Amino acid sequence: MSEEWCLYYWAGFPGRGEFLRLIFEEAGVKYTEVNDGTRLVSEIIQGQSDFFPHFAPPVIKKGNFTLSQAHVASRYLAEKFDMLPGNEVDNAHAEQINLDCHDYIAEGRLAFHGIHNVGPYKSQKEETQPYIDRFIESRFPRWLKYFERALVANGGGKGFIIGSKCCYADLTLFHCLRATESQFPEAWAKADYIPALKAYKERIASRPNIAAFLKSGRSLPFAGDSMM
Ligand SMILES: N[C@@H](CCC(=O)N[C@@H](CS)C(=O)NCC(=O)O)C(=O)O
Repeated sequence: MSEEWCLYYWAGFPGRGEFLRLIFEEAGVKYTEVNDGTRLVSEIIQGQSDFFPHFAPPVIKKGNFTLSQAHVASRYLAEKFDMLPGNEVDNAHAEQINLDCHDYIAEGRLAFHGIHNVGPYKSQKEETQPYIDRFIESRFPRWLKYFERALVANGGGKGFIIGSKCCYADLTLFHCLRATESQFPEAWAKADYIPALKAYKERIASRPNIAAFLKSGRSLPFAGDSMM
């Protein structure tokens, strides 16, 4: 059994797998993507051996160890790859921000699935539009202003979200911001209340390993039919 890290996720779009992909990429740790396109990742994992049960991807795996829940897996990898901010208070705040990001994504995703939570967006486009409109009008600015405030609170917002080095919460927030811009280009362009956040997104994108990843074939385009 391979002792290298594997990332199990759906094929063809970045999704929540990207939260973990970005950590491997920034840390420069080799990982293998595993999917067969259509079969549930939980089945693939369970079919191989007696692994710990998982409800949904993304799942990371090394040897016999498997772990799901993007937040938990991100934090786990961050600890392994020295991507926690460092001290107890900063670590706790990074965890807060990371979970805020997951709440934000989950809320946004729900707006695209107002009728059927796990059904395809295209089958509920018309009915769910009012939820999307409401999200853009009220929740989008509320969340983004909060992230802007959090960033600026860290020494004026010219560096990282927490502390003085790039941590896993930076990568989570970065992916959320990219997903936001991709899904809501007009609202993003008009959002003049998040200057620090917009500059931050470009700053993280220009980190050498992240820039190389974004240029590589490993970084997939957004599906364009939901927040994640
Ligand atoms: N809270 C979980 C959510 C996992 C999740 O919803 N995964 C999606 C793909 S992004 C999925 O395949 N869900 C299958 C299902 O809910 O049945 C996490 O953050 O990892």
